[in-house]
Amino acid sequence: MVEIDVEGFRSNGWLLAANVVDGQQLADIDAAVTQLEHWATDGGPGLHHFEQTDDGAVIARSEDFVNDSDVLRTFICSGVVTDVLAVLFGEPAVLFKEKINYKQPGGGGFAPHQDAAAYRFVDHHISCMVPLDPATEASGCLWVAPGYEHGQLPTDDRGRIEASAAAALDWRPVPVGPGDLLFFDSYTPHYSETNTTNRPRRAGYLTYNAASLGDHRERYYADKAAEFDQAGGDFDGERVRISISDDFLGRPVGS
Ligand SMILES: O=C(O)CCC(=O)C(=O)O
Repeated sequence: MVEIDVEGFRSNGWLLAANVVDGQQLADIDAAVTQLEHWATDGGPGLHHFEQTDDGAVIARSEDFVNDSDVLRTFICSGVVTDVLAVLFGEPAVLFKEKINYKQPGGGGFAPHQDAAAYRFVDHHISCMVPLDPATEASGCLWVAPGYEHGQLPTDDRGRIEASAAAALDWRPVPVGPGDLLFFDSYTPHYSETNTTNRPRRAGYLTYNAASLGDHRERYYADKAAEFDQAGGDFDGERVRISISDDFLGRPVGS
């Protein structure tokens, strides 16, 4: 079992577990995510979103795939991730949503936000970032700030942290690589920059809630699909809609 710094998580709002996924499992996950990426263009399962970069349209995100891949389901629903979460929640965790952000070369970053603003049905979640490529400042790693214990910070009408509140936070980068896991609270402020390298910066984000609060995953995706159908694929024609909040800075395809 991985050594878990519960006190560190409680005081910071995040926990970096370095080098805890073994090489063979990582290789299997990488192959499964490559297949998921192909499904986006050949009519396979999953919910997929694209963005415009200076080099053309590229895949930005895949979601809702846990039931379509044995390798990914095993990793997401058992083993090190759910073991650590059971300790952080103080009880078993249940999956709320799962996604891969591909952040291809030139792929957009995310404005400062707290995930709680976009996560419905339960007030509290914890996510696990699973890097599949090196996430560096240049490739668009996460930046996080303390303060999750204060709950929801003031937000603007896009669901982002209001600019003056974001400017007052003590931001720090979290460079990570394949094999590492970064757990963070749904109230942990975070943002990321554009990928300025010539390699993708793929990362899974697996989000859970305490099992005693119920299983809301199917309702979350039904709700999100209905909202996207109604609202269209972009915000003001300027930013592609991949989240419920308007925090993704990538451009709509064709823009
Ligand atoms: O993948 C990233 O760079 C940031 C992801 C993020 O903040 C999100 O998906 O809400």
